[in-house]
Amino acid sequence: MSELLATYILADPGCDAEKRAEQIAIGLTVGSWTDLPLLKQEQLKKHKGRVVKVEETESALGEKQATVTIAYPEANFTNDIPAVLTTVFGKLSLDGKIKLADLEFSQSFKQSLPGPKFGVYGIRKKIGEFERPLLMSIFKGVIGRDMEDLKEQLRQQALGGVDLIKDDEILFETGSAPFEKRITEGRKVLEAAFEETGRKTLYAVNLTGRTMELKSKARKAAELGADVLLLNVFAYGLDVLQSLAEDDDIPLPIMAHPAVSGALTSSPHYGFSHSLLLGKLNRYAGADFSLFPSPYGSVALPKRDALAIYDECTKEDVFKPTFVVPSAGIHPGMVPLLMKDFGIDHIINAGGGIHGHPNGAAGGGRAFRAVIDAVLEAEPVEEKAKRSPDLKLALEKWGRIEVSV
Ligand code: 1AE
Repeated sequence: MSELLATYILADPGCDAEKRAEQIAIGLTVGSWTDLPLLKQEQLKKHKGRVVKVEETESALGEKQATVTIAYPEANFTNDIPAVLTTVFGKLSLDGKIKLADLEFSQSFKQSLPGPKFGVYGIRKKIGEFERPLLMSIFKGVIGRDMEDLKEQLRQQALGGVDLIKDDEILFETGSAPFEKRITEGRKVLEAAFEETGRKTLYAVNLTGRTMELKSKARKAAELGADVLLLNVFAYGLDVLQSLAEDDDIPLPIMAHPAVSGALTSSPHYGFSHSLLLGKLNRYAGADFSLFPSPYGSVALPKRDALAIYDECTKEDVFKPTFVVPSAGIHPGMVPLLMKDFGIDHIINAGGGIHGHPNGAAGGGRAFRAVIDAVLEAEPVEEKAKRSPDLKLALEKWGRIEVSV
């Protein structure tokens, strides 16, 4: 009989964590199992949760806690993420200081999940770059602007040498720059930029609107030649991501934005771990990219959490790896540290750090590309800046984070 393992962190476990674990295992499965007549007890046994492990542990802040693993029979739920989450963390998520740290699915359950369609290698193939971190920029300050403004911003970003350009997650349908037009006009701009530079740039368009409209909108995007879909996964739910990822008529990479996820992950005592939601579940549900706050920028995650997301997105599994995108407040002076912590298989992503450059978005892109090259060639960043005026300006404006060995 296949089981799903759920690991929880119980803050304030009280005097008897074993007892609490047993209550959870029963409460989330057969309920009042022990009170039923003998015959039914036998029938219900195969549906009862099982306590696998109870350990006394300490939080990062030195608080006493218990780490508890419970096995749930897969016979109890259907093969979908909403059923899993309702089983292992439904009412329980409302019941005191408890955090869902991890889920371990059986091989058979995993077969019902899509995983990324393209993954790291598939995205690299589309761009034709295999040996360095990719560089992404974000449209900024575009609300209320018309299509001509957007096209110029897109062009400037592409000319700076970025590999991907994403819509801002807060860009929805606007009268002057609606979804379909952004795709068709954006495509023309990027093709013209390719003629000029010989470099391929992908555009991630924000897929927005009511949940039931998303599939037909995404199919239309594919027909119109979109490159990538950006999705605010946690405003919609992981099942929506999965439905889009497994649709053969939507043969596009999906970029998972972390908007809203902080409400579900940030507390040390409640909600989900960052690595489960932004790492494992994003990957299993089909995200080709997972964006999350880096440990160093304007909105930062603790480093161990950011690295745990990276680990879940990239470790050996039956699914392709998801491209990690540690983001928010990133500027060229952070690149040596990003590359030290996340290696070459990640995406450097910047909005303000591109558009705030004194030479505009194209200058911002060139500054990032110069510092990436410097790190790859093991050239001191200051030396590189002597030959790259754009990098020099960026370092003067934002400084640089020292990398310790
Ligand atoms: C964690 C997501 C980051 C994001 O979407 C975004 O817009 C970042 O902008 P900047 O780089 O902080 O300006």
